[in-house]
Amino acid sequence: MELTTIVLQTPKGLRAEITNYGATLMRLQVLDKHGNLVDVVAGLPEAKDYESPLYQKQQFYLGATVGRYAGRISHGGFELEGTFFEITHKDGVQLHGGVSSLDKQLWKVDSVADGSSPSVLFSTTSEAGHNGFPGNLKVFAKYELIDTELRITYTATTDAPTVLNLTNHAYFNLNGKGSVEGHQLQVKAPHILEVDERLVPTGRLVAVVETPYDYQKMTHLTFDGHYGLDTPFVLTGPSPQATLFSEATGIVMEVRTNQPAMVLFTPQDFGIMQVRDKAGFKRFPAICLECQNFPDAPNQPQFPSAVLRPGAKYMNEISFVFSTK
Ligand code: G6D
Repeated sequence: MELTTIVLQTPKGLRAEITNYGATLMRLQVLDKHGNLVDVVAGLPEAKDYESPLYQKQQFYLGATVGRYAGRISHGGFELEGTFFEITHKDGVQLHGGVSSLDKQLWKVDSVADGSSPSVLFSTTSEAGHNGFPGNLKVFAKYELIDTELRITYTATTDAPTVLNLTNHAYFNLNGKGSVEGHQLQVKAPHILEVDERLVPTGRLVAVVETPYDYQKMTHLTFDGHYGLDTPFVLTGPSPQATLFSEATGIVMEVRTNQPAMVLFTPQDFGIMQVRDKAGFKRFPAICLECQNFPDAPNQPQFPSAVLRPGAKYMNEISFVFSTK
């Protein structure tokens, strides 16, 4: 498979660049309230930059398709149908499917469709035992633009029982520069998952009322005296489950998903990564809204099941719908 970049664009000005390296969203441009194109997703200049050891050392997953298991799995593995499967881990915890995972595979470009709703379909396989996970997996990632909506659909099948939890790890900034402090955010989540010092869920849900995690109403993002978000929110309906808005550009992003959780992550900076227009960003340059199942669900029977069995199809649908006001 060759490294390639697919460009999709709609007549409404939505434009996406996606590379088959990790089925990664490299760039997303939308029109702001003045009709100017804004880069709302942070990315590296070229597809080849994602293969660089410098980037990979950072483990930032910029725009990447993340799995086999997005988020963290504890206990060094999980029990499934009476067997304990040890997975690759560091001190008992694995992040985002392990070090060499789906985000670092060269995916096949199965099809590209032009027309009013352009799309690209990628696929890859993950062999039984990859980073310790059972089952030979066939995974598809479809990116589709419909007017001003980016729709990402992950599907997968397995030939043996396994666990699966995929997501997209795009870093959004609706101004394309500066900080996301000052953006406004609503997340329809009355609870978050309590996490321990390793960022592994304890199993407890915590009400957000009167905490810094209460985004049930549109709320200004500010991180004074707080290291930012790295938090699983337990979603309720109806969609859109989250809305992000920037007064400066007038861009509104509604997030719709069929998933029960959304991990919000706001890095304090981009580290040593040479993202496009890096000099223009400030502290808290972006926010990730990772739609997924609960982290560590394989070890928490009271969480929604992440088990995928032969004959069933995994599906994660994530839509980012843009407008201006
Ligand atoms: C850190 O804890 C965070 C993760 O949630 C995030 O996905 C990653 O950085 C990029 O490990």
